[in-house]
Amino acid sequence: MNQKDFTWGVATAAHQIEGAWLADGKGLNIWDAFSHTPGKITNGDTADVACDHYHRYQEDIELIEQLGVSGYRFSISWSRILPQGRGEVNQAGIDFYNRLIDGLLAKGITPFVTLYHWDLPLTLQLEDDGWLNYSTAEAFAEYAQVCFRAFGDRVTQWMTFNESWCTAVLGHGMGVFAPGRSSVTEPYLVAHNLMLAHGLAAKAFREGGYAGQIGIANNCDFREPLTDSAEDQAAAQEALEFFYGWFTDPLVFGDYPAIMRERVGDRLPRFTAEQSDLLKGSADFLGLNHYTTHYASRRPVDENGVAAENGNGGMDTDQCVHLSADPKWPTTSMGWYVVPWGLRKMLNWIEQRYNGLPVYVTENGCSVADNDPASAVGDHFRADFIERYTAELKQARDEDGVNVKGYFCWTLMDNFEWTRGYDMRFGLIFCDFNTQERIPKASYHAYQKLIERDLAQ
Ligand code: PNW
Repeated sequence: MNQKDFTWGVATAAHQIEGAWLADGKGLNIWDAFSHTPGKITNGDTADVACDHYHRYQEDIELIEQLGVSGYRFSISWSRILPQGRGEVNQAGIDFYNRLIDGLLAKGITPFVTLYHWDLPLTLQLEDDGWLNYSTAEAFAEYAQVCFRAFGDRVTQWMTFNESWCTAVLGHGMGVFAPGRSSVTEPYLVAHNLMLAHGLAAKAFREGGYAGQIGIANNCDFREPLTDSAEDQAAAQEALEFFYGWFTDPLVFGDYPAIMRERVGDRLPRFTAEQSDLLKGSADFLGLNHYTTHYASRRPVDENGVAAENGNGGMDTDQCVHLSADPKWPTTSMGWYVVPWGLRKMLNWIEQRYNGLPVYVTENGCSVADNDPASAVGDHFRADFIERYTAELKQARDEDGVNVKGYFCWTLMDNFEWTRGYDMRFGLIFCDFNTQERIPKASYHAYQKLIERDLAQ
């Protein structure tokens, strides 16, 4: 494997780091509204200021450069570009991302841009019911084209959506993410419109003749059969199809996995032949956001059973899959199991199912609870996590021949961790949210060395 073809990177998302929620003409988004709703976020935290990256991006570019990465994955805030979601363009928003992109390129860092990391313009939620309505997919295509025109002369690596599973399941199935809805029907409708939105944007990107690639960042935890019985193997396979396949099969094959049609029936919307053609082959690469692994079985596991809402996303009855964990597996402060071999198996599963389509690990990392900078910088747990997960990635790449093109650590610095507010710290850099001081942790230096070592090999 030619090392030059591999991107070591680090990732963030607009809403989690930028702050400046009312600055320079930005419109409100659904996470602004959700976090200002009492009771939704731990400690009543909001992302009004977050890491104030909007004003401190130059300092942050320096920290990215010193880390030694060649790629930086960030997202664009839709309502900074189009405050009402469609129509009038906010030039100040365009200017901000131009400064960021030019600053990165000047340091030789390739921007990997996510168009949508959950921060839907509030107007589209209020007036159109957001992702429940196909009109939001059309608005997304308009927004994507504004971005391609503004940045497409310099940005070549695009992702339409981040973790559509979360938008569908956590946002519309369990109600724990914005817009906070609970239903067993809406997740499938929302997913359908997200898929079509991807298709419309990818078509516009290709027809526009822009240089570069367009893909998607889907999340998936690995599912290992609890036993080698045929029924547990089927359970694990189906669970992966319900998780990664749901949002990837349509973009590669033009339709949802057959098992989903069988189990979900008419609650799963259908693509017309024309829509299927639009979607088929619409991703130049796949992204994988990967955080944990569970065992899957067909029969309920009483002991160590993992609650359905912690993994099956409330779609448990549709899946007929039971999850469990090995009590010996360490956990992060989010309660997520540390199972490095799950990444290698997950990458092999993707390689096989999608016939070697290029894949990037667009997120992987862990939370460590510690608000005291003096001790938080000694995050050897995180350094070890990254070392072990990337070792599995390298085995997938170098020994199994998986077409994996990059790894982006989540995340550059501690930031607004959605429903968990500032309580959960995922950063390689400690962020003091009172002073905005950034202090690199041990994991920052460990990741720096790991990259140097891999490049020297
Ligand atoms: C991802 N789950 O979120 C997101 O892409 C990031 O913005 C986020 O900060 C990071 O992972 C850490 O949480 C997830 O419940 C949120 O399974 C929830 C889940 C998975 C991913």
